[in-house]
Amino acid sequence: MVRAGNRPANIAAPDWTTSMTFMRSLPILATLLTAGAAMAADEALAAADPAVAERPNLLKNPGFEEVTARGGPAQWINKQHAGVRAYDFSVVDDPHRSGERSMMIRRLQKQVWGKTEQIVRVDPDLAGKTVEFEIWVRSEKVGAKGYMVRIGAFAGSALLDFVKSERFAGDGDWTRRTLQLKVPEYTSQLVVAMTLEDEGTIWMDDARLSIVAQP
Ligand SMILES: [Ca+2]
Repeated sequence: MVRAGNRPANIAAPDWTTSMTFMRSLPILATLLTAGAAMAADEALAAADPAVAERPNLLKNPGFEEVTARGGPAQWINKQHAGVRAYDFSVVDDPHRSGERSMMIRRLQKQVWGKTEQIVRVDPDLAGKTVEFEIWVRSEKVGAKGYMVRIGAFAGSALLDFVKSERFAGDGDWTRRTLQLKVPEYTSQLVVAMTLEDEGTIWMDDARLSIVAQP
């Protein structure tokens, strides 16, 4: 099981993506990277399992079909690390994997990260269960720092635990990326995110956050 371990309360930062950047200096990184690679190896098996598709999806607007009056993806939040506008965050018609739209993040100028995330409020009884975030991603000319998939567990604004994938770079057609997290006690919200941490463009579609069946 992927466990990032307990954290002191002061690790929480205004944005959890930035706090995770800080976490890279800790030995725990090696554990996370190893776990990410192991899960990637299981992707083919999971994709072939019809039970996965039947699990209720905890996300709203998972296929990026609903658009706000300002043209953004309903229910999802777009953010960047700092500074002047460095990313094009757009709901686009082409390409899309299902429905009529997908979500695009394109870096316009140098910046640490840009991301799209969704906050999911959860009941206390989810503690101890494992959730899985899956999302289909297409990439074009993404630099070596790549894009990453993340799940964070929060009690209010305090980050309790998180997992992140390996870095995916280069060009790629629609690929299923998955990540699992065992939900810590006191979790009141889960946040799922896709971050672009180098130059290039990614498109995402068909996101799903679901509770993995307990053995
Ligand atoms: Ca779609």
